[in-house]
Amino acid sequence: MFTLSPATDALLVIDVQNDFCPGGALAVAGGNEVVPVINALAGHFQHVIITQDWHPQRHHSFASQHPGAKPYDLAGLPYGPQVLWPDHCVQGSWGAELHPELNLPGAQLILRKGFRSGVDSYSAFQEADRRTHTGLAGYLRERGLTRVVLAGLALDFCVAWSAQDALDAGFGAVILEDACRAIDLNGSLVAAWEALTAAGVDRASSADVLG
Ligand code: VGL
Ligand code: ZN
Repeated sequence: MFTLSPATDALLVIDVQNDFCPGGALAVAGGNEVVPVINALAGHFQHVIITQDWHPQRHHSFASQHPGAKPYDLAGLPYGPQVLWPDHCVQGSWGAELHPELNLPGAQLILRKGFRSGVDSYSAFQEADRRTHTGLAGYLRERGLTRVVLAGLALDFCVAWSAQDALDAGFGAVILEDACRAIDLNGSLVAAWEALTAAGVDRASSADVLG
């Protein structure tokens, strides 16, 4: 259970894009089901921020760029281990567009991430090299926003990493579990919750906001 603080909470809507929904290149089971939940949630927030996974063609997180590799293999990239994905969320493509029924006219920022061809960025705060910042922490701080309430795709990758990095950057973080869906690759969902709970990320439900 958590109580919304409308002046200082931001709804952080992670990667609700065609490629992460059924019919997309990296479809998350039930990914589209978060759309009506997030649309309803947004009406309760004064501050809404959207992220978009936004890769150039031939991004190094794509299995297609690693001879002999298949999607979901693990590769060693200069900054560490990287899951290799099907080509997805290519800049300007249909798959990279936000889901057409996502209706967030009051959203104030659309933050794009993963746009450097050699570095992935699951997190909305920090790229996978764990050094390059996206600018989101500075944006939140300058606006006096102190906590992010997370929803979207995928719970065990981009939502989890964003929540973890929010804490590391000094913000509060709450995940609205039923407003997310997971990829669940080799136990990644259970592992993500273990890490998130240990780190102090709060777990709540959309009903805590919607009443
Ligand atoms: C994501 C895998 C690759 C996500 C993005 O949004 O969770 N997952 N790129
Ligand atoms: Zn990606």
